[in-house]
Amino acid sequence: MNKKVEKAIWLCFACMPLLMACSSSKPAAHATSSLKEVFQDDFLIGAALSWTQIAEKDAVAIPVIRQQFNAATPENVMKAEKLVTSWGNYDFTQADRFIDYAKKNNLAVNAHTLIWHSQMPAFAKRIQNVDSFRTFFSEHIKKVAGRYSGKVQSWDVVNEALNEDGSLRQSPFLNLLGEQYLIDAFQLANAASPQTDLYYNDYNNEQPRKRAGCIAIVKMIQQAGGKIDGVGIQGHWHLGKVPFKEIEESILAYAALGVKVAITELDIEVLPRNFTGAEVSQRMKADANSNPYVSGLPENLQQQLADDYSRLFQLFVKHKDKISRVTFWGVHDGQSWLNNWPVPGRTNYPLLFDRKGQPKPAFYSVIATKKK
Ligand code: 9MR
Repeated sequence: MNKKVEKAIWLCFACMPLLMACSSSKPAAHATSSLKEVFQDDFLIGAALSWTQIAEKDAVAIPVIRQQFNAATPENVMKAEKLVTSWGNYDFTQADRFIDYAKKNNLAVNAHTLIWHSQMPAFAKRIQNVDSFRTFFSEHIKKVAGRYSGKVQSWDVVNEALNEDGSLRQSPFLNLLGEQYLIDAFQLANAASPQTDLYYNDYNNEQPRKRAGCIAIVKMIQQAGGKIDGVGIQGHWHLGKVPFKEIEESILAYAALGVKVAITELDIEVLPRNFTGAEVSQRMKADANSNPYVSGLPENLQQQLADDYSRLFQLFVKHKDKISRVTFWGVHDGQSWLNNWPVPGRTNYPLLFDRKGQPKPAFYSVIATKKK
């Protein structure tokens, strides 16, 4: 045989396993193990769903939600601003659709959120009278938690009540009702929805000072004889700067109080930002460097994202006895709030699925943590 032909045949055989491996290394999402299967003995795996997704108009998200998740949080449709149309009047159309969608897709519901200073109805922000405000506060919890009693697994009862130094935020709730509002909110939620796990939810509450504030809230509710079942660590973290040590310390500290821990809004920011956390009122000015990866995330950052997610899930699995649920704040990169905050119109890559709903290297690294 001619030497050249011989070499070509040999090369072909030698490369066959490699070619096969390459063609199977990037399977479509449906051909791969799913997050909910891989972590089924550990914790629930959730995603925040936008209204477009709940209305089944996001074609990219539909198969990903079906294949990958067994829990869901409404990204916006259960917030007071969306539900309350005017004093005493509610429009539950979108929230009810969310509950139906979750049921149809076998998703455990974490409802979000009853008491939050942000996204309050405009009229409620203007109330100065303590009695009127108390009426709005109590009626809101009774009505909303009561409507979904028996239909939701958990509620984020109070959201983001703390400052970074661990003190209580000067919200209308604190200013008009005093810190007792925290105890009352959990008591009212429990009375309206007794089978539901009740959580306090915040960002940066893995950081020592805010963690101390969070522990104080849990203890205050417990000492008043109230029911609080868990703490949500939102988990809005940054590429290459995920605070693994503080996260582990916080999981242990919260669990020591006898409550569950959930990671409630997980995403990893890959774009430049000069502050941490998720304070929605904070903004950053756009400049020539603020949107650097419009045409794709560079390979080294893609790998760093995969590494950060891998370490996070190794930590979560290590503490699976304390963790009830890990929820991503979105289904795919195209939906993420981080495309529009703190700078509008950026191209961000914080999740496990890309804009076409395809799994990213970070997805495979998360799946692989179970094999480690
Ligand atoms: O993702 C949500 C975004 O669509 C809304 O515009 C924003 C408005 O406040 O809220 C976002 O979700 C927040 C969540 O409800 C509470 N923690 C911080 C989240 C990101 O801002």
